[in-house]
Amino acid sequence: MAEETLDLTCSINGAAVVINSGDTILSAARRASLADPIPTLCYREGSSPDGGCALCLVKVSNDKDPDTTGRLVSACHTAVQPGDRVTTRTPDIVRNRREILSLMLNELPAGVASRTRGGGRRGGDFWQLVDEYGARAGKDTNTVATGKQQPIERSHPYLRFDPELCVTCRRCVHTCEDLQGQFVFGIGNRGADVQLLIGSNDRFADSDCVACGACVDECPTGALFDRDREPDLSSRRSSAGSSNRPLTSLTSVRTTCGYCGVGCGIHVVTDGMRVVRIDGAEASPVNHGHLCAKGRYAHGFQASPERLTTPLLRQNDELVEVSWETALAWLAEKLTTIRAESGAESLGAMTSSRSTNEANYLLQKLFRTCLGSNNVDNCARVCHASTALALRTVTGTGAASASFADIESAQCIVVAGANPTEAHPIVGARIKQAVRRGARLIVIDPRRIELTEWADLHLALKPGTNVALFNALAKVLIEAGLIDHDYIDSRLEGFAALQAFLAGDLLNEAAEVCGVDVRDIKAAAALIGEAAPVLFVHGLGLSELTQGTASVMTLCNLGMLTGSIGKPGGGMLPLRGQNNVQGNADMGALPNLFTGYQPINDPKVREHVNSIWGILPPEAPGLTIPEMIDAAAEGRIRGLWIQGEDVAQSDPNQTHVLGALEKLDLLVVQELFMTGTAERAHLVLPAAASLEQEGTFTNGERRIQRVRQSLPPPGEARPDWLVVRDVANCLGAGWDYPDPAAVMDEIARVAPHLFGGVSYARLGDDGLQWPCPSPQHAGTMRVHEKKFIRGRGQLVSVDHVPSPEHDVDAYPLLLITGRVLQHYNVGTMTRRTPHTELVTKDWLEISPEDAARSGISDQARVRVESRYGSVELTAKISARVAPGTLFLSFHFPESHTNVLTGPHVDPDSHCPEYKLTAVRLTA
Ligand SMILES: Nc1nc2c(c(=O)[nH]1)N[C@H]1C(S)=C(S)[C@@H](COP(=O)(O)OP(=O)(O)OC[C@H]3O[C@@H](n4cnc5c(=O)[nH]c(N)nc54)[C@H](O)[C@@H]3O)O[C@H]1N2
Ligand SMILES: Nc1nc2c(c(=O)[nH]1)N[C@H]1C(S)=C(S)[C@@H](COP(=O)(O)OP(=O)(O)OC[C@H]3O[C@@H](n4cnc5c(=O)[nH]c(N)nc54)[C@H](O)[C@@H]3O)O[C@H]1N2
Ligand SMILES: [Mo]
Repeated sequence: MAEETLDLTCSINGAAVVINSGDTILSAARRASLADPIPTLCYREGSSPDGGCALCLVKVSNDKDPDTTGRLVSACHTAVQPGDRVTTRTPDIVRNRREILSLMLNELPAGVASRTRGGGRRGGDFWQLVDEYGARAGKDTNTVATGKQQPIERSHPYLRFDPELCVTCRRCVHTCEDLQGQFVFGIGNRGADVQLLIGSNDRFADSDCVACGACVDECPTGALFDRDREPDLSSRRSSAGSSNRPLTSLTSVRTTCGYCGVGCGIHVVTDGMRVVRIDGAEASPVNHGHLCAKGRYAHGFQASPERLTTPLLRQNDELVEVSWETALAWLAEKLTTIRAESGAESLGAMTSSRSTNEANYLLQKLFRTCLGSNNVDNCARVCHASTALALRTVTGTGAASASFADIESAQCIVVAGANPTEAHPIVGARIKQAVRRGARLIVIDPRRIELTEWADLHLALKPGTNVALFNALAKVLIEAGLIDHDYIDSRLEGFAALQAFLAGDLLNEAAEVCGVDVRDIKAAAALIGEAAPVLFVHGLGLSELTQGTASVMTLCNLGMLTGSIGKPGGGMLPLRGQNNVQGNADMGALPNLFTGYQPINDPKVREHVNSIWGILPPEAPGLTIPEMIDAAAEGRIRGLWIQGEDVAQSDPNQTHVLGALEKLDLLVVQELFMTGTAERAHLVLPAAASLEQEGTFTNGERRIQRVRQSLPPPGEARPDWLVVRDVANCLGAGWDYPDPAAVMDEIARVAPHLFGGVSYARLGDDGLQWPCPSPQHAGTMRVHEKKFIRGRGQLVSVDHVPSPEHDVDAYPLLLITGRVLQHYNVGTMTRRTPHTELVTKDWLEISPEDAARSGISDQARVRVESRYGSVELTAKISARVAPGTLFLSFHFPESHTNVLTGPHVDPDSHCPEYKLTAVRLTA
């Protein structure tokens, strides 16, 4: 096809333009970057043409088709023909456009034009066009439509709609539907009274709006606008209310979002002191300009007066301000003393998955080289540790095989134990887009998450029963012959064993264990088998269970049996949690592995690392996070260095964790805020946030991306990497890294198989996906394409094992904990933004059936008890949860969610079982 169309051209304003298949006149013209671009208002790239505004009328002639000669057509929805001669500007066309714009102006109240020249982060194109074409409202401007006389809609903390400025071009309607997969807007009335509707109530706050802000990006007039950019909220009718008052000396920095593991590209616009706004980077291969409410709007924490600004040292039971010099010297001395008294194994570190690769790398190196301890771990342990271990075991690498771009080409997507529209909204939106273009979707989740409304099938299994379900699916796939025999023969091992293991009446047993109908299991297997390759997207509903590793391995069985792994539109795509949780593990902040997952006890690896570090830690692995907490409780660990992790709130079995922290002789915490963990520290070190430092984050598709500084840290706060370097030097390390780029150069040398070709110079704006072993290597979009990294892919035969929380006498309900869209993990950041107006507390979601049975009304205070603790919470009756299950988030410290969760961990990955706790309710 491509060759066939190559020599096909049209001419636009006299210049020859190559026609691509599917081109409209507008798309051909835009690609040709005309000096005189065709104006549009209602058109949105990526949506079907609306054609309503008629501004894009152009003149077309074609010798082959004399009928068309001189015809005026809409460029946005007219297919371009070979030989077309397109003229985009003639006196007629200009007059036409002026008239259209004048008519639109006519509908707006007098004076609007003079007070507003704003709109759309991408440009306010309506007002530019008004100027360019000299449009003017007619004399009779008192015919303002009734719809436009409504008050300004400001029910939402981030969005405002000024009906007076709306020209009902419908670009917001298309954007919301086609980009975000929401249906917030509608058009009401006709003719002069035509009006934009918001939800069913004309209020953002009552609508399904998720505050992605994309409508504001697109709005050509500024009718839809960011509230935090409104200069004067009270001045709608005053001329001072111009919505794009020029702010002096704004700068824009391209960097990477610091919230979740999607790693969206952002432009941070600041006035040098504060964030003015954050825009999605259109060129980013991750988000293509789209953002979620956190990435776009939840930046207020950065300027919070509660930021930590000086080092604080505990003296006489109080944290008092000290200089950095004192803090660093004190810390080095304390670490040295404890090591001398109790040995290196009495010290441990938790590196932060919110911080940079460079900070993570240096802290594990400090512990391994300056102190001689392998007790280094990171919060992937309490997150996707099971995923990493399972993938590494069966494929050879513990990361996603696929990329986010595979969502676009996927024919069938299985979302298992992940809630992307809330936890990874840009991925969630891309999945919805895939479904809109015809991809099949299966959701495997005990709860009715938003994506279940988009799914062909929802398998609402009982929490903690993934393995039984995935085994049953594998059995049906094999027995129905819906498997890829060539792939199995040439690329896998363990098939015969699996086939034998899956014999017997497994299907009915699984249906019973999981509470899922056999017919649904068969239907899901048929869909998966017929649509292969399939993209398997999973989350914590697999990882955070005592059968976490087994859950992920048995999901991989499905990926392998169907020949999906390593193929376009297929493979394993775990949705990694924090902004740098992938990188943190990559850097070797793991007790048994050096940078790049190299075993610390492998002689060859040791020789190589020694050639760079010049000093090595012991060969025996150190302790994982749960083990370090246990060891602290028992006095075996005396000193802990925690880099940005609020274990007091986020680790399971909180009562035990707090007791362990109390026992420490040294707790040092690098933090943005005074968290529950920091409050218990002996030394608190103020950290720079992601907007305030240089470095890199690695996202869930293995993409190492630059983090660039756009603001100074508050007070004396410092980037984590710098603090670690300086402490190492106080310990006599003699580290001379001048900047984070130099740290990355060393990382590339320590783990050349993954990062040999990575350098700041090469990362540019889009980053590089590892493995990237050499400077010539372009990075890897899809791993295991020809061959699994481990050689053959491993099919595993593992049985379902009930959780210790299943069927516990007197605790009849199963509590699931997880996330909601509006807040982020321990909430230190989002709780210091207007997101608190959107969600004010952690709600205990309870099914209408259980609520009725227990006599609990909506909003009632209820006491929830597990075998580990009891807390009081506010109930929300919700059909999202099935009878017998409850859901609770952990974003507010006062909820003490983790007082309820227990001590159980996956025996192999040590990931806690946050997803399943037996509880009972007392009203
Ligand atoms: N808004 C927001 N976004 C975030 C975060 C946040 O706090 N807020 N945190 C970030 C982090 S650190 C992470 S790790 C990710 C987490 O992202 P996700 O893994 O998507 O989030 P969770 O809500 O923890 O859990 C996912 C789903 O697992 C389901 N589940 C529970 N038990 C089971 C089970 O036994 N089997 C199956 N199949 N499903 C089960 C739950 O019902 C839930 O819908 O999100 C990241 N993004
Ligand atoms: N009940 C329950 N508990 C859970 C979970 C669950 O599903 N249920 N999920 C678990 C999961 S998946 C995770 S990942 C953990 C997350 O738990 P945490 O890691 O404790 O939570 P976060 O909010 O991601 O961030 C930790 C801290 O990092 C700080 N921070 C942010 N940026 C920086 C920086 O650049 N430098 C430094 N030094 N600090 C910074 C923030 O202020 C914050 O206090 O929670 C776990 N806990
Ligand atoms: Mo996480």
